[in-house]
Amino acid sequence: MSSPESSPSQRIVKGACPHDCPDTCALRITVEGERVIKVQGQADHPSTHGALCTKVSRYAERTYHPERLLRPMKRVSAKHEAPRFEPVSWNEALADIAARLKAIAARDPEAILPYSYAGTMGLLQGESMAARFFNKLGASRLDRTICASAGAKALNATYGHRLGMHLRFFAEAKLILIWGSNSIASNLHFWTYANQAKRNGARLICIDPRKTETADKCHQHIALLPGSDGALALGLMHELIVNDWLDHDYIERHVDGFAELREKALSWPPERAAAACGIGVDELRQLARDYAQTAPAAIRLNYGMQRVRGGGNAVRLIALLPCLTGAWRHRAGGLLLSSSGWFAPHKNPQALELPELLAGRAPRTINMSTIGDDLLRPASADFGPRVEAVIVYNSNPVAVAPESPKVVAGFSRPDLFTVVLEHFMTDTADLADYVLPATTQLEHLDVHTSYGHTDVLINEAAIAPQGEAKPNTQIFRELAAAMGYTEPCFVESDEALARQAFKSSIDFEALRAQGWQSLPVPEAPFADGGFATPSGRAQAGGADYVPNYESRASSPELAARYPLAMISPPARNFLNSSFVNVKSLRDIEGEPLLEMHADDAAARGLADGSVVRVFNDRGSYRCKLSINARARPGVVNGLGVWWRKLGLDGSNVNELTHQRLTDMGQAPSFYDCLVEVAAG
Ligand SMILES: Nc1nc2c(c(=O)[nH]1)N[C@H]1C(S)=C(S)[C@@H](COP(=O)(O)OP(=O)(O)OC[C@H]3O[C@@H](n4cnc5c(=O)[nH]c(N)nc54)[C@H](O)[C@@H]3O)O[C@H]1N2
Ligand SMILES: Nc1nc2c(c(=O)[nH]1)N[C@H]1C(S)=C(S)[C@@H](COP(=O)(O)OP(=O)(O)OC[C@H]3O[C@@H](n4cnc5c(=O)[nH]c(N)nc54)[C@H](O)[C@@H]3O)O[C@H]1N2
Ligand SMILES: [Mo]
Repeated sequence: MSSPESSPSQRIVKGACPHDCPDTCALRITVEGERVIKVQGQADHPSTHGALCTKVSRYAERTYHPERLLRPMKRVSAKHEAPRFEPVSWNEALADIAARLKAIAARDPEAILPYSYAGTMGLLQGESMAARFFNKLGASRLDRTICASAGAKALNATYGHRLGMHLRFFAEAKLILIWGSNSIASNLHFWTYANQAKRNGARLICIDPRKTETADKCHQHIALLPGSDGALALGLMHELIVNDWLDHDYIERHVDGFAELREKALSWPPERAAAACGIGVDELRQLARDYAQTAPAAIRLNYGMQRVRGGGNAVRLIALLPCLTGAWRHRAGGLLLSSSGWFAPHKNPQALELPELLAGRAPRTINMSTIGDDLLRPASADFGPRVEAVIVYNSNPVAVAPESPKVVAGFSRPDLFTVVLEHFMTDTADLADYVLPATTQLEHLDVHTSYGHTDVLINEAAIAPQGEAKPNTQIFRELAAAMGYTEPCFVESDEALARQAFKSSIDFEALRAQGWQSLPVPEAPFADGGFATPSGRAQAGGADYVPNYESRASSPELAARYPLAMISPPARNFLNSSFVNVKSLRDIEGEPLLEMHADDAAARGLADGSVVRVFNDRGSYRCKLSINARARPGVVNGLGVWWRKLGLDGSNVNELTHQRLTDMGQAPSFYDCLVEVAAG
């Protein structure tokens, strides 16, 4: 569990970064007495290689933050008033919560909704005891779509699963397209491999509407319009076809539906595609030539490009590019969006979640991305009962869910009973009836998989829970007891859960001893086809460009009033809305900013550094203007998901986003959003 260090009073504990990031780093935690004094990256874990991002190297600062929630809190003000809470005992909180939930469940348990995402990616502190609890209760189920489900559905449709290149072979590529990914900010440990390739002479091309810090370090930046990636992929395919840069043998043996795709691509000559993307025709032609004529050619796709109406189809089209050129034949060729499918045969979610506790019931499912509308929806035959209670853990929906005016109105309903398990008084916690203090990653046991690499990791508890905080698992155990659930599965310990999280291919003792264990993954997974589809062939049929809901081309009347496309990608020093309250990190980010191109600012008479109002029909939000070459003309960038209450006027970018869903996977289209900006 821990090993002695040079100093006799120090111990080293093996940890794993819990955050929603493809890197899932192995942590080396130094504990002196009962206090964590250092959080570092494990030197011997391959992709972590001893380095952490700035945020997570400050993890102890987050754990020992003076504003950490250390006691259960009960609301004593009305929902429409400023939040006021008083500490209560765990017994009082749990008894009262159980009584409220029982009364609702007696009418209809589907009126109770769990709301969670990836505040921790741990398999235990995520959906283990919590899922058992809600299965036994028969609560509504939650479709967890807020981040990746368009891309996930698209990869499943194309390759049969969420599979891709091995991270380390990017270092051997000769061309890397970094597509919809600000790797230096949000996938730093991939960047190490890309940089190695660059030093070995590879060409790096960044495809992103924003000139990110990653674009700065690439040889070329292609600043396409948000949501135009599908058109770019079709334009590239047009060039591959007319110049006969295809691997006919690979296509014939390993791709279904090519004839249909060919037809479609031929209707996208470079002029048409470049116009849809807002880029130069020569830029597109040259990109096609580079991609076709450089081997091995690798694509690092990330989820940034699928947060638009056509996100799913765009991922399908891009995922087909390496199938057309045969880039998959080489271990340093192909594509990586997610590696999570590699873990599927080794994981055992049924054992953790126990779906049999549903006892034949099939509760309705509510999409987390439409929580604003769904909290405001009355009971109906289609929808089922009105939502009367929400239990939130590992998520901050009031800040991160789209169209926050509706999310705030929903959580402000005086008749809604809300319980939030948290580390801090987030925007969501501010609207709770009860806030229950949860442990951080330094205080609990967990096991982790990754969506960027292919190693399983363990996180041992380094210190005891702070104050009266408890792990999510323990809170749900105690809630189950308060509800009168007597099944033995509700008293299983975290270690017992950890031992059930994987099938026998992962040896728990070995995992514990090393801290991580690599999965056996083929070096070049699709070199000879073998996709995870029923036919073993990649599926090209049916994929097409789907234009944005909101753009100059698809909605000209709206664009006349709101001519600027707004994207709101991650801030480097935050993780979604986590860390916004860590002062040293917030100081680096400064204030909520809107980046705008100088031409757009001049057309509106706006000055750099001034306060502006960003608005559309859904709402209005004030922030600081940064006139900045990172923004292309016609597109503004509202960085990071700030806590509403730490913004200039108590709101954030999601005031402006909408709840319409992507073409596949029912995900939000955060970056498919028109706005106007005025002096504020
Ligand atoms: N530092 C930091 N790291 C993070 C996060 C964070 O908030 N901060 N978030 C984590 C999470 S939740 C996730 S899901 C992952 C991945 O998170 P992603 O959302 O994929 O984040 P990025 O890698 O920053 O990639 C987004 C990039 O896509 C660009 N983009 C926006 N719209 C389009 C478009 O239409 N087309 C193209 N081609 N590009 C577009 C943005 O400008 C941005 O540079 O990162 C994780 N890592
Ligand atoms: N406009 C806009 N909106 C976005 C995005 C965007 O790019 N633009 N990105 C979207 C994406 S990709 C995602 S993934 C979502 C993310 O949305 P969320 O999953 O809600 O992520 P966070 O904002 O990081 O909030 C996670 C919360 O979980 C808490 N937490 C962490 N660990 C634990 C624990 O062990 N127990 C408990 N009880 N709580 C814990 C943290 O304190 C934090 O407040 O946001 C989405 N929203
Ligand atoms: Mo995400």
